[in-house]
Amino acid sequence: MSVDLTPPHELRAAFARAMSQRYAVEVPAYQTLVDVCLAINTEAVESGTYDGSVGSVGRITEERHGAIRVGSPAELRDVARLFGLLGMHPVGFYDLREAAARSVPVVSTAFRPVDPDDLDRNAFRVFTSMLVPADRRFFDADTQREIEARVAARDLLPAGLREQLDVAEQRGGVPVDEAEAFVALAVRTFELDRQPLDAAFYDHLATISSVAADIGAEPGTHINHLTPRVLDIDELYARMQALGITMIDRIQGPPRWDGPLVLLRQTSFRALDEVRAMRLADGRVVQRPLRVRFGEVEARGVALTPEGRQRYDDLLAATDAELAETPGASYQQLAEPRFAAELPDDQRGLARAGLAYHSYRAARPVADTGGAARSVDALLAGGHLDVSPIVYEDFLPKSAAGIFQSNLTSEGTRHDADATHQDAASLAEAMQREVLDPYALYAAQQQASLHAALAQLGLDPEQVAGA
Ligand code: OOG
Ligand code: NI
Repeated sequence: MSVDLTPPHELRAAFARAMSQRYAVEVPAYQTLVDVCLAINTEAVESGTYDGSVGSVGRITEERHGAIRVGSPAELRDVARLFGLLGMHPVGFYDLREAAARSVPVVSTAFRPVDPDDLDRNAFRVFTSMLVPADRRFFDADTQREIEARVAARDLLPAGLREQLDVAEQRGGVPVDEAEAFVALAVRTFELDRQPLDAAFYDHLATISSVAADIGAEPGTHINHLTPRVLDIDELYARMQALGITMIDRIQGPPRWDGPLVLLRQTSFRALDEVRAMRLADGRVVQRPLRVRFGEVEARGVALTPEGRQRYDDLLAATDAELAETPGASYQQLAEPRFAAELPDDQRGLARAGLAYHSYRAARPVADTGGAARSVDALLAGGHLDVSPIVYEDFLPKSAAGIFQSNLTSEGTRHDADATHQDAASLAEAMQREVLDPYALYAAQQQASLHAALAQLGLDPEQVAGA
């Protein structure tokens, strides 16, 4: 007998909506952020300032990314199984241990839909970080052992979910009439558990890194932030400030400038203190304020090729160096002219320079010039091909480090020692699933659109340079 299975994108959308409702209860300023995003996005569409090129307003309004932190390869595998059933696959490897100036002892990947149509249906993604207790730069052998023992003794999944995962994986999905219960358990996985924390162990880890304490001294994982997407992040920043919500000092990522938004811009605000129960060594339970969760917002632009990304990283490094030597200057002030000087200021220019990924379409027929040499560049220049941006669906380690850092309560500690080696392959091994390469995904999408556009122009891709 066959059962009707829920399409993964429906489960994902239901999960994202339920998470959003839940998070609004836990962090009230989140709802303000969502409301302001919605107002700005609606205005941009109604006034005609948004050209629709980085996604339908329906998609953008629903779009969120979450961030979670887990304690071990086994825990990473558990969440990978859950996300897999929601149609979210691990993409990219981020080493925050290297990217952050402060102590952030984690490595990360992002679970997200990968197929362009699937992204359009619901683009929910989760930036997922795993603690590396074996890394001697952060943890001594005793601390490593203690973290590993505590993490091994807990189960991130609420009772019943593991069995549901087993069954769903065997069947290849979640039956329609079980979807609601499945989503409810999935959401519970990421709710804050309010059991008393071990104060001494929490404090011990917090002196190493608040991120380590948030992972190793908690009874489970929880959503750290849930980020809506906005079309105008400068406007968002100003409106949140005007509402009396203190934002971090700047927007991370590329500056505001006259050209297209590349990659991703993000900013955040500190969530309020949350009172948590803590158990002292003598057994007494006290209430202590903890400040871990925060609010974040993002604006997404065009995905960059490896060359484009190198250009971006160089621009950022040059700006940072200049900033360090220019007291009183702002990042925006110094970065903007650099971006204007070093990046083409429209999508066609970015495409022609090979700096960004685009969807191609046929725009104007080509007259038969009897075998004249053709190239993608000439077809773009001649207006035969047109482009629209492929949206960057991933994250930026330097911005992520900036977001982590700006919300940490202390510097933490990091010693000179050898790093424990971690890479995409070690994460893949932990999860027993492939970690996809974001560049390969963007390149394949671009290539497919280009070949279809050339076919429409009656051209053979084999005969077109750069195709
Ligand atoms: C993740 C920080 C990274 C982003 O948007 O870059 C991140 C975390 O705080 O766990 O979410
Ligand atoms: Ni984030």
